Amino acid sequence: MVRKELEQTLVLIKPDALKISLTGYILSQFSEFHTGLRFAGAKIVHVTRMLAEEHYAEHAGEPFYPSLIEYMTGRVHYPDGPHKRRVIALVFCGPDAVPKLRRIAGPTNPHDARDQAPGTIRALGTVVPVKDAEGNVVSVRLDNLVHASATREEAEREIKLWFKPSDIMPYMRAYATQVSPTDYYYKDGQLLLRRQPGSRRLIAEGDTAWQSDLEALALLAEGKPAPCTLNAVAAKYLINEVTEDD
Ligand code: 3AN
Repeated sequence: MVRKELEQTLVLIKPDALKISLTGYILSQFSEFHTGLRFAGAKIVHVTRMLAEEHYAEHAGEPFYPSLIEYMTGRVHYPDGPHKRRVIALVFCGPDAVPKLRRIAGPTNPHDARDQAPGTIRALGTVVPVKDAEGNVVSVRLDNLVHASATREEAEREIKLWFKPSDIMPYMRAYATQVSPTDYYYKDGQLLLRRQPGSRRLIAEGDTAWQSDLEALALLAEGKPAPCTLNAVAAKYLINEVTEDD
């Protein structure tokens, strides 16, 4: 259980918010002055499909999932500008961080936000029909400007998905860390213990990593099932290291 003053939540300022220049407004809504919460981490991320798919893994198979991934990777709002495709990822810290920022973000669907919680950030979003190849509307895409973790458990999973311990200053790390006893490399979706041509090192011996990631990697290295996928561990180490642009 995380100490109350170290409660943390993940906020993502999504590509639609960047496109319509709402960043300053959103940061001001979430500011320490309004919320009493402090910044614990911040980064500008070129979101790969792998990261978006891990973030929204629970929605895989939903009719809106493909359009959700296109949206989060920035392809919807910047179809011709891969260099503009980005999300601002933030960790906020303080008592009741999760419910406080969730309340300011508002309901998931911007139409509901306008009806039920005018004044919230998502009330400024839009709902876009998603059509199949024949032009029939099969779902909707909710362009709701921001993500804010829904529960404390989701906040832990999501912060560990987007941030390495070294992205967060030591006084504000809420989750257990450990020094890695070995090197771990990644290539084509596979975990390697030694460098190979084309591989990327995820973690070096002596690096500080999330303890839960090291436990998962140790199991995966032995071919055993782990509580999370390899990509859920690897994604944060590949942030801004790889692109997969059209
Ligand atoms: P929240 O973002 O409020 O935590 P989730 O986790 O249920 O909501 O959904 C994550 C994202 O998936 C939403 N932000 C939205 O873009 C998309 N989504 C969820 N439910 C739907 C739906 N019924 N139709 C279209 N998109 C959806």
